[in-house]
Amino acid sequence: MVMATEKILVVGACGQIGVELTLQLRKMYGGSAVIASDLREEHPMLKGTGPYISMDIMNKETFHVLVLRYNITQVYLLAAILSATGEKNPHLAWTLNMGSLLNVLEVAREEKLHKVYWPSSIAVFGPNSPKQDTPQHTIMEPTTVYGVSKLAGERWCEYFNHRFGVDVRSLRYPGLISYKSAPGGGTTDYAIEIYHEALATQKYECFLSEKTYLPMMYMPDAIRSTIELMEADASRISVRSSYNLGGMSFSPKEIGASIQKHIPSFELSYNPDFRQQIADSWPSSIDDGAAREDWGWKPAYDLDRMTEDMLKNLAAEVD
Ligand code: VAH
Repeated sequence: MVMATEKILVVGACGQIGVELTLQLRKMYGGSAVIASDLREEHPMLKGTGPYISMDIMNKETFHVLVLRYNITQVYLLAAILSATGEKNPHLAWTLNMGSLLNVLEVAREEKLHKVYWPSSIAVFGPNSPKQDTPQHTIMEPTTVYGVSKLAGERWCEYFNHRFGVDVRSLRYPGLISYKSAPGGGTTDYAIEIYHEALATQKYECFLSEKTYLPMMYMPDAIRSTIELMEADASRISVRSSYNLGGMSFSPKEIGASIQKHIPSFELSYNPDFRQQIADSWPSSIDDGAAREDWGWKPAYDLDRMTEDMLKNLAAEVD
C-alpha cells in the first residue's frame, strides 16, 4: 500500500482502461483516496470500491472546483473517442480529445498538481512511419482524427512539462485486450470480440483481414506499465511526449489459431470493413527500448498466455 498522502481523480473511469486502472489505484492508495468520475453511470465493477462523481471533463470550471474541493493531487485522464468512432464524428473526436486534455493540463499548472497521466496510442504513427519496430522518434503522419488528436496531445504534454514544469506522463498504448469492461470503439476491438464469440457461437467474422499484424497488449500488462511509469522517479523520465509501449504483435489468423488450441471447433472468417484502412496505416510492431531503458518496462503476457486467461475468465462469467 502506497502512503495515502495522494488524492487521485480518474476521469473516464468507466471505460475499458478506466475501470481496471481505478481498481488497481484503489488497491494501492485505498478506496477513498481515488475518486472515479465519468459522464456515464458508475460501472458495476466500481460500485462500493470508492467515491464516484458524474462529471463532464469538457466543463473546465466544474472540473477545477472538483479538484479544489477534494484536494486532488493527481489526475488520470482516460476519456477519449477512439479511432473507429472518431472517423464517424471527426469534429467531436478532436474537440473532446483535445479539450479534455487542455482542461486538465491548465488546472494541473494552476493548482500545481503532483502528476498527470494521459494515454497516447500507436495511432500517432501513419503509413509513412517504419512498419516494423517503429522507433520512439520517427515520421508521424497519422491518418485518423484520433491519431491526429493523440499526436497533438503529445506535443501539448511536452510543452506543459518543459514550459510550466507539469509532471505529465504518457504511454503510446497498442491495442488493449481485456475481459472486465467493454472495448471503446477502436480498430483493435476485434481482438476482444473474437474471444466472446468463440465462447458464445464458436465462430467469428473478423472486420480485419487475416494477415493484419498489429501491436497488442493484455490489459494486466497495460495497467502495470501505467503504474510503473507513474511510480518511477521523475529523474528517470526522459520522454515527455509519450513512450512507445510494446507487448506483442499478432494477426487475426494467429489469435484464431491460439483460440483453436482451446476450442478446436472455432471457425474464423474475414470481411474487412472501413477499419482495415485504419489498421493498414499503423505499425506492425513497436520498439519500446526507451521505456525499457528509462523505467524498466517488460511485458509479461504473450498471445497464448492471454488467450488462456481470457477464455478462462469469460467462461467463468457465463457460468
Ligand atoms: C483503437 N484501441 O483501436 C484503440 C487503440 C492502437 C489502437 O488506440 O482506436
